[in-house]
Amino acid sequence: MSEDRIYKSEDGGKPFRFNGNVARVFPDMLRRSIPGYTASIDAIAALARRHVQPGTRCSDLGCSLGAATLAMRRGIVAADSEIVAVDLAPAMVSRCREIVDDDSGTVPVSVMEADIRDVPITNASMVVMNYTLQFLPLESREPLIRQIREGLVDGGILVLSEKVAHSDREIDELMIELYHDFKRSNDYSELEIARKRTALENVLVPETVEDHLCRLNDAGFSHCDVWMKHLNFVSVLAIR
Ligand code: GEK
Repeated sequence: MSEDRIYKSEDGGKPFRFNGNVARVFPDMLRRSIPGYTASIDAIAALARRHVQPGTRCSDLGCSLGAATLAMRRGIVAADSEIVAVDLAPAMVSRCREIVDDDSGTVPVSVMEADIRDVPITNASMVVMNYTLQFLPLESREPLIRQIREGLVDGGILVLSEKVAHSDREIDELMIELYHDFKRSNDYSELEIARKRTALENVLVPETVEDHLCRLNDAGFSHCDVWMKHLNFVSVLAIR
C-alpha cells in the first residue's frame, strides 16, 4: 500500500482535490485519517447481509476506490441484486473499476463516473454515503437526502458516515485536538496536519450530528440514529 505523504511536499495552498496523486495513496490516507473507517466498512458488509432485499439495487455514492461497494458485495445474500458505485473523480473511477474487476465477488457492480446529485436512485434497498456528503455544497444536501429517501424501497437503509462539528465550542475544539492526536499517532507530522487542514477548508464542510438527524427525519426516514462515533467522525443509520 503506497504511503500518504502528499502534504510533505504540497503546501496546502491549493484546495484539496481527488486527483491521481490522492487515488494512488488513498487506502493508506483513509486508514490513517478517519477514525472508525475500518469499522464503517465492516458494518456495511453486515448491514448488506441483513437489509439488501432480493431484486433490488444498492448504491455507493462517492465510492472512491470501492471499499464500501466490495463490502456490500461480500455481505449480500439476497438474490438478483446489483450495486451501482458512483464517483465524480476520474482517477478514482478508473482505479475503482480495476479493483472491482480483480475482485471475485459475483454480485453485478457497475461503476459510474458522475455527480451523485445527477444519478437517479430507484428500487434501492441500501444506499451508502461513506464520508461523501461532507464534500457537497450545503444547499445540495437536503435535496439529495430526499432523493435517496424516495429511491429506497420500504425497509431500505441509508448508511451515512461523516466528519462532524459540535455545537459546544469547547467540545468542538477538544475533538479537533484529539483528532490531531489520532493523526500524530498515525505518523502524520505537525506540518502535514496543518497543510491538509488548510487544503480542506471550504472543501469539506462538517455539520453537527443534530443537523444530520434533523435532515433525515425531515426527509421522512422512519428511524434514524448514530451507530458509531469516534472523535469527530460518525456513522448514522436511517431506515425508510
Ligand atoms: C470509502 N466512500 O472508501 N459526486 C460524486 N462523487 C463525489 C462528489 C459528487 N458530487 N463529491 C465528492 N465525491 C469512500 C470514501 S471519499 C472520503 C469517500 C474522503 C467523491 C470524491 O471524488 C471522493 O472519491 C469521495 O466522494 C469522498 O468508503 O476522502 O474523506
